[in-house]
Amino acid sequence: MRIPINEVTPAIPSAEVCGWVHEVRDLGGLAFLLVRDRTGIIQVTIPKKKVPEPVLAALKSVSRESVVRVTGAVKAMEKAPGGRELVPESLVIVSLAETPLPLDVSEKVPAELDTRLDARFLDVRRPRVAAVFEIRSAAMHAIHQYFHHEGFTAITTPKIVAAATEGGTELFPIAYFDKEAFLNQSPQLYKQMMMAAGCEKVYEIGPIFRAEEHNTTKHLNEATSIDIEVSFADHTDVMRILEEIIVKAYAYVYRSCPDQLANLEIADFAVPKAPFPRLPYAEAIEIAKKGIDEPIKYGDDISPAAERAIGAEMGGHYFIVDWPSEIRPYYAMHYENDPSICKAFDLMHPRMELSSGAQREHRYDKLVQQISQKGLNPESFEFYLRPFRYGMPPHAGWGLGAERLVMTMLGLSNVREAVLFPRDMHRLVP
Ligand code: AMO
Repeated sequence: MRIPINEVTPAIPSAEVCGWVHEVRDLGGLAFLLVRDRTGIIQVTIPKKKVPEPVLAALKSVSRESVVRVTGAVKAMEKAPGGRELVPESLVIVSLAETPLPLDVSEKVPAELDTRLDARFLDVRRPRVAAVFEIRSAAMHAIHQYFHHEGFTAITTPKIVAAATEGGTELFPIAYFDKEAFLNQSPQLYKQMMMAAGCEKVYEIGPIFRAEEHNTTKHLNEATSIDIEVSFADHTDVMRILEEIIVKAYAYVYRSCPDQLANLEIADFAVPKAPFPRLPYAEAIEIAKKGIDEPIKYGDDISPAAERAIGAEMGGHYFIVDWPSEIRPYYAMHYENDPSICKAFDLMHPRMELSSGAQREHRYDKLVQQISQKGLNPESFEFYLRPFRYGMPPHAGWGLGAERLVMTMLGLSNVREAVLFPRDMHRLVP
């Protein structure tokens, strides 16, 4: 029976391991294979005069990154990885790798991100790359766990839709029989409809599609959104949930992924402390004005340069609150005492925006009015508006980008590093 490489110790007399050939070193009378599985690396030591003939034949034809099965005696060996080595009675090439390799898995030869993404199956064999996806998995696990513990219902909403959610310009049209259809930009309208369905607390972790034409280090055309919607809650309630989730995700990664963090050489991993500061939009603009050369004024979107200037001032995670209603979507609730600002927020990491949310307008007449004010036609939103006429509770929610969460958590320089098979303007394969 095959055992994981990190469980092989000199205390067991013999073992069968399976994995990929990390390195082949032939010193004449003696050869070494380093064999790697996802748990670690073991040295296979081959004294040529002492091993059976089929082992020598396999050694001759094996190439780096081939899959092998090795059975043999385990011996203590101080200088070898893990302090032990395997002397093979049997060495079988299960799957021979072609040469040359499109990518050097041992990382001796650095590769461009594009080359890595083209050969992602090889790239992820690198422990430091696998670590990113193991940490992403752990963070998502902590988030799922939080939602279940807090009584949220996991929902799945359609990705093929008839209308835009977040504005019409970033839509991917698709062929849907004889109808006009699009890939969904956000579960926004559906998660809100589930409030009318009486579900009270829902979450969805799923793909969102944005036809953004800018090729930046933080935009994807297909991203993963962690979305929630909560009834009888306002924006401040869901902001508390958001900061709690960020802290839980970091804390779980800190506890459960020490090896992965070490592989990524992250020595100073810090779990952020809640509550995060709440910075009014008007003050954020004032900070930006002082910190950047380009002109910026109240009512503008916060540019990437402004984001960086404000982030440098704030230091850690923070919220921007009290946004001008004009630059937020129609579904955000305006303040009663000053309708020019709304109950919307963004959660920011010093490097970039991580999440947007708001208390929603749940009153039918006001919502219709806000849709019209944005120059949109309420008739094309009838499927969304209808539930608001039959008992819609007040509600609030947010969407958090999973890739940006992982990217900022691990200090990755490009969001594509946090996705296995990223989709951007130039990348549709693999
Ligand atoms: P928004 O459009 O701000 O809000 O998206 C929410 C979060 O999703 C992530 N995100 C992206 N990540 C990578 N590439 C992209 N192209 C991309 N687009 C979005 C970001 C962003 O902060 N319906 C609202 C949410 C709500 O109010 O509940 C929405 O979609 O991290």
